[in-house]
Amino acid sequence: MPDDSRLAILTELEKKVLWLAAWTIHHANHVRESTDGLKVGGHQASSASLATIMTALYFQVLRPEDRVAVKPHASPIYHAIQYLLGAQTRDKLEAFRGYKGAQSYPSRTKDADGVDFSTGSVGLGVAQTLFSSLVQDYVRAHGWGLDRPEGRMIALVGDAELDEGNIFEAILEGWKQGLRNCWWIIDYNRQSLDAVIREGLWARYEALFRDFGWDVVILKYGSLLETAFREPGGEHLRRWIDECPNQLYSALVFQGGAAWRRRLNDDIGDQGDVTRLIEARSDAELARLMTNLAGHDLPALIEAFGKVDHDRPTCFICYTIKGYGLPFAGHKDNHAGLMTPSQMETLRIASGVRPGHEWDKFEGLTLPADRLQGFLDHVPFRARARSRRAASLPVPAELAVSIQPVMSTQAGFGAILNELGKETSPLAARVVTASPDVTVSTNLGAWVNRRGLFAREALADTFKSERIPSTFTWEFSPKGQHIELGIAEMNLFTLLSALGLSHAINGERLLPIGTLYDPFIARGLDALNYACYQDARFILVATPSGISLAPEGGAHQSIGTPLIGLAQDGLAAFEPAFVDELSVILAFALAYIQKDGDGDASERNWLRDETGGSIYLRLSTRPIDQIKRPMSADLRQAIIDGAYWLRKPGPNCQVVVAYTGAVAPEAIQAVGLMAEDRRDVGLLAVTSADRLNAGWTAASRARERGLVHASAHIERLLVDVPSHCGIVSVLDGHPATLAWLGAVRGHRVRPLGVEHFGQTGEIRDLYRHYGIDANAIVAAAQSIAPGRPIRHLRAVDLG
Ligand SMILES: Cc1ncc(C[n+]2csc(CCOP(=O)(O)OP(=O)(O)O)c2C)c(N)n1
Ligand SMILES: [Mg+2]
Repeated sequence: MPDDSRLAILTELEKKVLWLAAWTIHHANHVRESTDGLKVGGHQASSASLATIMTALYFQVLRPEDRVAVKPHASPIYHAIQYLLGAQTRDKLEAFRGYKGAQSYPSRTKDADGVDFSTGSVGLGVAQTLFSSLVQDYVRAHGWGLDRPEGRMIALVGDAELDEGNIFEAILEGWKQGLRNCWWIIDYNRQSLDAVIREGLWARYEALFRDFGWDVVILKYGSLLETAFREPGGEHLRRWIDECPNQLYSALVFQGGAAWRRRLNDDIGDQGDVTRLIEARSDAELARLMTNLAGHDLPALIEAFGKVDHDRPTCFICYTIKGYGLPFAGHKDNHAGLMTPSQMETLRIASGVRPGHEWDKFEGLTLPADRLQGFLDHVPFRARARSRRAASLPVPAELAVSIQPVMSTQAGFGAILNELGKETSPLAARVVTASPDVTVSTNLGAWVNRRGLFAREALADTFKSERIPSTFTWEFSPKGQHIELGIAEMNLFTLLSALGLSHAINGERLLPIGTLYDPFIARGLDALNYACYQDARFILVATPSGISLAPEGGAHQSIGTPLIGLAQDGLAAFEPAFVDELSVILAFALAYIQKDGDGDASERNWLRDETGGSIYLRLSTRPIDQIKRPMSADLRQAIIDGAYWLRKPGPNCQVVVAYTGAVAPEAIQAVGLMAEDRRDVGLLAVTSADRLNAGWTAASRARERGLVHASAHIERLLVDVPSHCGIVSVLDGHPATLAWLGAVRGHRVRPLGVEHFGQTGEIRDLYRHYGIDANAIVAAAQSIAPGRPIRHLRAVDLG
């Protein structure tokens, strides 16, 4: 426990934190001029709920190696604390929720004050702390970063956040993986956004957490109430509060002292001792007593946090009041409530802040400024390395693989990882794979056979020890390099996010590769989006994809994922057709995920390749004829930039076929079928619609800014294609993925692809059914580039 003088300082700081957070929001709404008429907003009530807990943590409990995910709406409290610690500027606070100001929700990438995990989509930051603990264990088990102390991964959790299913998926996975060093501190204010929440949730949470091996600490009453409970009649009072419904309690908090007195007297006021207990207090004292929950009691919190002397995962259920210390405390509608100027004025006076001194750090506090500053200068958490750095590992230009004459990109991926698995290079040592129960079916088996599964405790493969023949060795050890997850895809993305931030969090670089079925990206999409938002670095390999998975089932077909690849910020998407392309792309990916240069685009492709990002590879299980060819530097570069001519169009070209991925054989065949009737047909292999598109829009913007010579890769590829020429684009995915190609130089486009799904069948049947076979390509070419009838065109059967 801190001594009395420390406690006195912490109490002053708590008051200051609450004031600064309230003022920050008020300033954004009432002082700063808003020009577009939109309400700036902010969450005063939700912030206030955590003011005491965060004061206790940041100024006393946290150690430099700890990492915290802060509940999104507590952002103003976080920024206020960082401001007091000298890590946040007044300018940014004044611009809260404004352009380049302190962010509405704590953001690793957009805030400048050392946010550990971005939050905002509730539930995701919470789960991320759990996976970060696992990643810390992974890193240390491999012998890295042992010169640094272990940190605790801490989440400040809104009670309604626990409605999010991803939290429960994470708890289950954490239990399986032997979770340690993880604290979840639940802000149990019994309010969500809309209203007051269900009764008795704490008991459900308690049982649930205990079932999964967590310690649970319930922090309900503060020291004032605990003292009162020991007075004569106190037990009565305790029973009354214990039985008080959430709604009534909240309503009384809002109404204040006189209402408390009335209600208590009505309910238990005729019982001697307890009447005296109530009557001995003024209205203000009674209100203070009745709202003295442990989540607003600094000594109680500090003691509870300080008591933890083990590494078991621990859940603290802290009773709090939403809006504590503010006029709308407890009101069920207070979520987005803003204090009125006159309410703010009252708070200003109560906080002893003079007009014009609202931002002064120690204004209105009673202790001398140098003592307070001296305290802040020595807060342990301040000493931390905010974001660590880790060196990049060298990557060759291509990865070794022996290419079979007929092969799928998924098989190619497995073969490349198999080769990598044989290596003793530092690169191979830092690769960590993960899959949600589809390790074998996404072709990671050979890699896992070589590198083993990760667990802190070794676990032998009984099938192996019993000498039962099996293709896959399933041996767990602390040196293993594959993390096997349960099926929940959300967990895969959250784990990839945690693995992909290891360089910043643990100072140890990992090269994460996650595999899953392409359609199930949608299941974890929000977690994927957040992983990208916080600049985690990983490679996502999705197979099977599209309708090319054919008999695997109509329900598993994915149509929209190429558009996700195109649209998702921070994620460069590739869809190669051939394994030699894949080898080049994977090598690029392993380097790309390690880049952290500035944001300038390269003038060659107008992409921000030096900034880096994550990678999505959409692969297929469809075996196709591979092309035997030497890999030149130019071809390698074009594959990375997003497209190359598999057959260059001649000067009299009437039609170009642009294809992506597994439909390459159909595109090649169609070009052959057309050869006699259309001259100089071109065949464009698009390896990344995403990067082609990004380069084109970036180069267009650059030209509009006056860089007249800016030109993108796709613009250069299409420069000699006559303007009357039509483009037929085709992929096993949504046709819009390539439809934009026509806008680059004004060519007409007939985009083919898949818009409906669900039909089972063989690839031949399905490609015909959905109109992406060679015949459909030829028919589209005929319609878009009229000329004499194309002789090989058979009637297109869309049956
Ligand atoms: C995934 C997601 N859905 C919905 C929201 C909108 N939302 C923001 S806060 C909130 C409720 C918050 O309640 P709680 O977690 O208890 O925090 P409190 O406001 O009580 O502090 C909701 C629904 C969101 N941010 N993220
Ligand atoms: Mg709540």
